[in-house]
Amino acid sequence: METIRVVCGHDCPDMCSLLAHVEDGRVMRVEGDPDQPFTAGFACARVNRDAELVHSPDRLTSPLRRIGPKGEGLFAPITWNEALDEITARWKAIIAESGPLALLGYAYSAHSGQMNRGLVNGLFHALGSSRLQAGTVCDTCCEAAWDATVGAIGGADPETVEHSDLVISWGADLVTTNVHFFARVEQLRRKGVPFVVIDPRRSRTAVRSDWHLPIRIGTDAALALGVMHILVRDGLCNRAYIAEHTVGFDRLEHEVLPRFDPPRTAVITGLAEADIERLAAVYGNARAPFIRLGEGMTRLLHGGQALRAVALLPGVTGAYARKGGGALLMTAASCELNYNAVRKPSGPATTRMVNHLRIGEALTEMRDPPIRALFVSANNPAVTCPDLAKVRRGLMREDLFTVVHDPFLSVTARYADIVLPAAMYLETEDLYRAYGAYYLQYGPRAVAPQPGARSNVDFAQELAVRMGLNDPIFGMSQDAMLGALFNGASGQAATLDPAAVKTAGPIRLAPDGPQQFRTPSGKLEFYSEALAAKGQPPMPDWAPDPDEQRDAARWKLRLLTAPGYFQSHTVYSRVEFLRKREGPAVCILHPDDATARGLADGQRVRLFNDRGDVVFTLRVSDEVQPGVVLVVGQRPDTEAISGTINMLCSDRYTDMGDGATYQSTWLDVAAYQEAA
Ligand SMILES: Nc1nc2c(c(=O)[nH]1)N[C@H]1C(S)=C(S)[C@@H](COP(=O)(O)OP(=O)(O)OC[C@H]3O[C@@H](n4cnc5c(=O)[nH]c(N)nc54)[C@H](O)[C@@H]3O)O[C@H]1N2
Ligand SMILES: Nc1nc2c(c(=O)[nH]1)N[C@H]1C(S)=C(S)[C@@H](COP(=O)(O)OP(=O)(O)OC[C@H]3O[C@@H](n4cnc5c(=O)[nH]c(N)nc54)[C@H](O)[C@@H]3O)O[C@H]1N2
Ligand code: SF4
Ligand SMILES: [Mo]
Repeated sequence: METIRVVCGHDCPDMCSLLAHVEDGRVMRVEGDPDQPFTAGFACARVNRDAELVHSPDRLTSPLRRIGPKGEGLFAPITWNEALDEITARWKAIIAESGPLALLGYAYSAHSGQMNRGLVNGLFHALGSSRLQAGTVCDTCCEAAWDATVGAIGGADPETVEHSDLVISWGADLVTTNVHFFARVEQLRRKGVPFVVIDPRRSRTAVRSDWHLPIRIGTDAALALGVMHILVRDGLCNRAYIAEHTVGFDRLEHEVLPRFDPPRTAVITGLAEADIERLAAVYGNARAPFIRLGEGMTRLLHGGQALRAVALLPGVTGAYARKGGGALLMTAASCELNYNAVRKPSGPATTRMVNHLRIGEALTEMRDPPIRALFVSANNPAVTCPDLAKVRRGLMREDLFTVVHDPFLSVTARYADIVLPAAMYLETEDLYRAYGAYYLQYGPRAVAPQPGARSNVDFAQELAVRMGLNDPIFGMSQDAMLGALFNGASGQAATLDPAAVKTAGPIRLAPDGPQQFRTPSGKLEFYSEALAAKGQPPMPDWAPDPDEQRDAARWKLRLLTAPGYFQSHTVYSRVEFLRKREGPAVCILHPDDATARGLADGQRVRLFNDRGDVVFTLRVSDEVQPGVVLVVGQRPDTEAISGTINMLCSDRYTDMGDGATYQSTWLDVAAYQEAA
């Protein structure tokens, strides 16, 4: 048995160093690499099963061509040559007739490193096609809010948390989505450092906390402003820090904070006044409080305001200046590689943009020219995007030429004209950089791609050449591409030698000293001129949203959705063990709501609103509050009794970053009567 040091490629902030044990070209087992200080020798419950994922009998073994009606999933195998010939012939004809904007490359990060992720985008950038505004299903809202407040720079180093005297997980289920940070928090708790969780549901993380504040969904901005109100009232602000490192606090203090006294904050957030007082006192008196910001609070109409308000809190007490204090959303912005070398080799500076989450609208409504060719790679929009009826209507268009590159016949792939088998991260080499910690690591492949599969890099290069692109990146070895990522890098990444990176193992690239700000003012911005210029509220605030109020008057329950522990992404549905551990697709109702509807635990229920209905199994639990229905994960239709949750979600945008608003969805639940 050979042991190969690799890096976890899944879409996860931790970026574990892994050891792959390989025999006869098969991964037998994957485990954590003890030689990485942050990920500390353990992989999560999902990746412990990655040997089963990569060698799953469901892996595609050959390119496929559609032989039945669209969406039926009937295909016949063809060779790679036939597939690539057909794709290039169709694309060239479409570009000749309608121009390159008729082509859309819809490629996301899912589960790959910087080269495999970037080069597919590079191909479409160079072709001058319509461009994807990527990531709006995930993190563009929180990122835009962070950037407007702190700037495009990483937050507090998670490894400094050992210097904290208070840790708050604000809208993150760390046990599920950031387990190595959670392990650090557990060590601290043993030393008596309190751990607070602010989350509408009693998540796995909340169960393991010292104090859980079950906030009402979408009211985090009010809570943060309410805490600031008390900090001002009680003289717990750090006026020297505020004067030197922030802008606009005086305006916030006089124009916004007076409206967030404890009684009103309590009414908005659903929390007790005494709890809000206690939170402010605990926060205001902590020396170095560490806030881990989650994306959960941003997946709704005013998500940007929520994240912005919470990210400002450490500026009020000066915690941003103290080791172990501050806030962490992501770290990636501080790893300044020359990504454009791979993602933007050539092509026009701007073209038409298509929002990742509005693929349905783009396919059904875009004109001059309409999207005639769609290429999907490394994501599964037929399950993960909101307003799925529209997405699937678009994918059903007979005149749309769809190619899907995926290791599996995903729900999206079933709508394709041509399906191409993709290699997975264990079968490709790449450069990885964490987005929840300050590490960079090169990972070789553990095994060769499964027969028939080709990596994103390999196949993007071949398509580029066939399409007549002659940018050097499309002819480069991956060693040369690695060099290109460092050539023109800035910050700490610029000091690294790519040849050395290849063998170095995990490399720590962490900032030192107090939190820096990369806003236009160079300071933490309580007041943002940049937001004002875009017509957005320059200061954080909270007010009820009229759209949400209208929906809430019509439907009794609000959707709460978060990644599943064993099924955080749809790719894990390929591992039987993980699928079974997650159990059937369920929705969770508070006992009061179940009783009011005469529903019992375990029965089949219909979830419905104006957009449609889906049928899940009901679980009754007080882990959620009344008025909420929790659906964990975004499971493919095959795992539910019928449908998938995003059929009910609207494709409205968040207030910042044009992101997804899954949680601004109202609906109701009723008993499901099976058709006779
Ligand atoms: N191991 C592993 N890690 C992953 C992933 C993975 O697949 N595997 N996926 C990664 C990806 S793509 C992403 S986007 C992130 C997801 O990371 P997050 O979006 O941060 O998701 P969670 O950690 O589940 O935290 C969401 C929590 O927010 C709560 N929440 C919902 N609404 C509100 C609200 O209004 N206010 C507050 N305070 N809380 C709210 C939810 O109940 C939930 O517990 O995780 C990443 N991490
Ligand atoms: N209701 C609801 N919807 C959500 C969310 C939610 O919390 N609730 N979360 C949202 C978030 S944060 C995210 S990030 C998205 C996640 O959505 P996606 O980014 O779509 O992630 P996956 O579901 O894992 O789908 C990724 C696809 O890539 C394929 N794949 C894996 N490795 C490779 C590779 O190396 N190459 C190629 N070409 N393909 C590969 C997998 O087989 C899978 O089909 O879902 C979003 N949708
Ligand atoms: S915790 Fe994240 S990085 Fe680590 S093995 Fe699991 S998915 Fe991969
Ligand atoms: Mo995500």
